[in-house]
Amino acid sequence: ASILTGAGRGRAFDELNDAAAQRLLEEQKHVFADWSTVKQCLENGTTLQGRDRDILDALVELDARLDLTAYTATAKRLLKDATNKVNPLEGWTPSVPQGDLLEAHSEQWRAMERIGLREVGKCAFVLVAGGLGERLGYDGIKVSLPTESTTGTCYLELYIKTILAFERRSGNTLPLCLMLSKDTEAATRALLKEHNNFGMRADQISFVVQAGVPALSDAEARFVLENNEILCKPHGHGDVHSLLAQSGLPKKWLARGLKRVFFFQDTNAFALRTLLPALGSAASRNLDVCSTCVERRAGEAMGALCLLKKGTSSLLKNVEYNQLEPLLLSTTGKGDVDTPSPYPGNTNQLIISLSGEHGYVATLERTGGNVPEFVNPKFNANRTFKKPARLECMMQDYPQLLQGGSVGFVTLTRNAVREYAPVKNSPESAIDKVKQGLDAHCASSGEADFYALHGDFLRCGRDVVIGGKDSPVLYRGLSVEMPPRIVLSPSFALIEDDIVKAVKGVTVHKGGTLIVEGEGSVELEDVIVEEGSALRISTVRGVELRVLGLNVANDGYRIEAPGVTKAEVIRGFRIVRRDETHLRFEEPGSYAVAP
Ligand code: UGB
Repeated sequence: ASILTGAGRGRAFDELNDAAAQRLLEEQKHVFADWSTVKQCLENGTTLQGRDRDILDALVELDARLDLTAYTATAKRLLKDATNKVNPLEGWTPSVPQGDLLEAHSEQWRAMERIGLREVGKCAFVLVAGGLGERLGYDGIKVSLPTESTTGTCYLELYIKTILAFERRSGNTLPLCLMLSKDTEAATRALLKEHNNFGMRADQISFVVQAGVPALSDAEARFVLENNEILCKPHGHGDVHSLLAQSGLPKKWLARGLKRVFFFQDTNAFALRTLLPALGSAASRNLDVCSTCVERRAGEAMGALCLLKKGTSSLLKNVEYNQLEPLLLSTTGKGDVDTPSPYPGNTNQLIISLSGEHGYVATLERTGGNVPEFVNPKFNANRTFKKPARLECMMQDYPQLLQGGSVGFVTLTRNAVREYAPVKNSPESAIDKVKQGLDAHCASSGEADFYALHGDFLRCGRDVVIGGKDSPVLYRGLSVEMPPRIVLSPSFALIEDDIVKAVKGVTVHKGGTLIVEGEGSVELEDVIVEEGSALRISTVRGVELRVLGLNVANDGYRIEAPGVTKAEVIRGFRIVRRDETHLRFEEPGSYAVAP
């Protein structure tokens, strides 16, 4: 409860935990219109009325949720360091950590996928989706954006369909928890309701909702009053651990026999595919925490995993992208300048074991899941704040709560395309990133990466030929070379072995489209999609389809100028179906299609 409870309601201060309560209010007296009246009421226990009473009530409510005394004490300490340019990693020396490295199409990758596919039936899923897409220049919820424009499947649908495919392969019900915020909760719940949870049972999905924390106007941790309200700001994705601790969900998952929790983010369409090899690697090494990494580029807006040493202590820690440069400069003499970086890049896809002394349940019990906080104030020349700051925390700092245990990572690489294509940047900022030699990571490049990955996945089959990319086209000023548009549903294939079994002789020419959607099992033999043509195969659960020779030539799907929807505007194009050969099977049974 709040140490301020009762304040202003006619209970004198001496009944409260008065020293701390008084100090707290004294420090924040600037938010009241008439502090002397407030102080008088508190001292002689008369009831406070009017606007100042509303503000006092807001402080009581905030304090009940997050202990304002602790919040402001931490804030003052961190803000003082930030103002004096103290490096939070002072005294720590970084070195390159050792972990697993898996390359797509290799036997080791396939071996890890097989283990991952076995282990995924004991996995809970946590999607952190409380962030708004400021950098994306999109004001809706990011999970409602299409992962690609050919089928228009949005991120949330793709994630749920993939989890349901994991369920069918493992025969186990797998829970999904979404972390939302006041910015994203209503729209996300509405999206699920509108689509009947994309096929998931209602009792399979749970929610935890972030609340904001007080914004701070200066190094004294003074709160900010905006429109008569205490201004609050997001506290960061690290909230997920304390919210899960409060929810009791991890304990329930463990009791149900689940073994791990997979944390992933809103707009990396590959997240649940890369889970399988990473899970295999984590399980083989029996890690308490395993971070899924990709090769990092110098200056990329992604954290880097470093082995930090100070005296006798060492820890494997994600050093966030804004801290890496100063850390490397001060310890190695050169900054974050190597591409590829020797330090693995954090994709914020975390695999955390539930059980054991260093497991998630025990750690949350012991710590409440309160991961270390940080501040990132933007200063004016005179070191005052450009805009209010606040305490933040990151989900990937969870390992710092451990007292022992095994923390590791696995780096996933793929020659054809990076195993990671988050859609984070607006087209304008993507152009800047490309000028810096970095990935665009915007909607149009993310879509091209999606097709490239699925084409490369299909290449695991025998005699597969994927046509060349379209010549570069400027979409919203960004040059994109669109590969043949291949969209393979999670049910069609989850691991490379599935493709080896199901695909014998497939050619998709330049500008062609191949869609395999639905939940049936499909085998493709001697299929040719001519240039610019489209083949769409739709099945339902219980359909067994073998396509034994098919040559498709039609007007296919065309990339055209965008319409007015935000999803089309942020990518700078839309895809229109002119014509297609559509094999559609809606009755369970075995079918074959032959010339
Ligand atoms: N998110 C929340 O759910 N709540 C919040 O309060 C904030 C965010 P951003 P960021 O993918 O390469 C992260 O803003 O934080 C969700 C890692 O820190 O997209 O700048 C939000 O909805 C970084 O190390 O990314 O960078 C989204 O799903 C690297 O891994 C997710 O948290 C980087 O992601 C990430 O939020 C990356």
